[in-house]
Amino acid sequence: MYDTLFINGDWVAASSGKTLAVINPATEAVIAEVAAGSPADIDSAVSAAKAAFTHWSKTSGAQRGAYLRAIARRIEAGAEELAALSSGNNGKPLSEARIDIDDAIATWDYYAGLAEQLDARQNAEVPLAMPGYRSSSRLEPAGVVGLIVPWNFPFVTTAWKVAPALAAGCTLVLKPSEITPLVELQLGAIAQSVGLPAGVINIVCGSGSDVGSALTAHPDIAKISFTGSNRVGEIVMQSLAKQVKGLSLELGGKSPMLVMDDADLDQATDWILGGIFYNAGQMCSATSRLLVHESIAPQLLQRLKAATEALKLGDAFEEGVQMGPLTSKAQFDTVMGYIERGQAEGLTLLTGGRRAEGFERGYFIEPTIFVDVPTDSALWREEIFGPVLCVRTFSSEAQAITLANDSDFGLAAGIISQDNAKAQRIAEQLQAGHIWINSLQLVCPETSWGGFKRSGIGRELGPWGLAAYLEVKHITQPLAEL
Ligand code: TXE
Repeated sequence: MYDTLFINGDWVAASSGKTLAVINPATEAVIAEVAAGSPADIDSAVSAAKAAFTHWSKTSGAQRGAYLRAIARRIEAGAEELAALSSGNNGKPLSEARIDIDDAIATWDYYAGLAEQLDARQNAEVPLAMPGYRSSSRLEPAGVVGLIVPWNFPFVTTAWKVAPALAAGCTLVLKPSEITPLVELQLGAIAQSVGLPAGVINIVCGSGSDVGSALTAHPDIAKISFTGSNRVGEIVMQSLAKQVKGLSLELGGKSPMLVMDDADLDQATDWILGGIFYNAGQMCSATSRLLVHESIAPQLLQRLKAATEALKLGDAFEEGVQMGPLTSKAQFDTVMGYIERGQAEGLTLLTGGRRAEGFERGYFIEPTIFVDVPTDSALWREEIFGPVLCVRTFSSEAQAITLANDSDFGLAAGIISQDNAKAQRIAEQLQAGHIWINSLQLVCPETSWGGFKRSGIGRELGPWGLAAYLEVKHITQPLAEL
């Protein structure tokens, strides 16, 4: 299937006849050649989705929920193969890819439930203060939607978009990242295997400049949901502004982790490491700015250095590996560029800072920690999207909150404290879409995902994720006519 695109329920050749090489980032070997779509293929995919919308949008929520549950069960049945496919292409340890697949299954099941509940929400009466009139509301699918996803959590970010879009009654064109298309293409095979009507899901691989921009500019697309860089988010927004169309943007982050003076230092060490080195730090929600109370900084930094240097790097499939390579050469170069810049700025390295030793091939970088990073350093302010942690100390709760909020981004934050009232008080003052107190980054289908400030527009997951694909319609008429 890799040399074809999934359009109108079928595997079809790309009109350009061109292909894109897909790389295993641990070995740098080409593991597949996928068909590279073109604007002509986007046209075909959008036409198929438009035709399918006619009947799919009229199905009941219960019918759509049954398809979503069937997809969840198919993913479950093939979970191990999907995880392996994802690891081999993204580079993440197999244990992490398994968590991704479980997250995707939970998301499909959750939106099956919301689809089923949708029928009872139709034609709901809206009480009016004005006498003599009756009004009711309906929730109708937005139309054909375009979904553009990145490479850091393939199959998961995709589930967060595709499942609610289908639950709402939308049909769609998915554009996977050109870096990690393999596991995404499996969704076409899964859709076929559960008998999803042709054209409801279409998948067109290809570059952002060809396929992504053709999708955002297409006149028959009702809405775009995009996850990726701020740079491309701006381009997508400009394209949609010309057509006055809806969009959701999930963009970058530079999230803070606040460690208060009463923190349990061993637990704090685990949570800090998880927040920055999971997925080799390639997380929009990475807690990449560490703020530590000055009274515990020396002890905590000592633990962090030891735990970081003990992390096992390696190939996704090697037993016990805790961190894989960066997912692409481009990302490797970006992250190394930031590390070199930090060194040029004279920042103090606690550990790391080099291409990892012992690997002849692969985009491996040592997990890296810089301390006492000035707030005007690019490393403190910009999203690095790699295993690089920047640390500063604070002396009071108020200073910690000010430093945490001093960012263009506002996606997530972590707080570590044994004083629950203090942690809650701080959480209420942080400008971020999701705040974790004394925990790793738990993302559940029921909770929202998205950010304040330049981290994006709108929310995914939860009922908000479904609302993004629904239009609200009111029907109002005189009571006398009823
Ligand atoms: O993202 P791009 P890249 C951030 C992170 C990273 C940086 C660059 O900081 O270092 O982005 O990553 C498609 N019209 N995040 O270059 O280019 C592209 O094909 C429409 C944060 O990989 O934004 C891919 O499918 N689409 C992020 C998707 O956009 C276009 C996750 C994302 O690619 C397009 C990934 C165009 N003109 C990176 N150009 C997060 N929020 O989690 C590209 N694309």
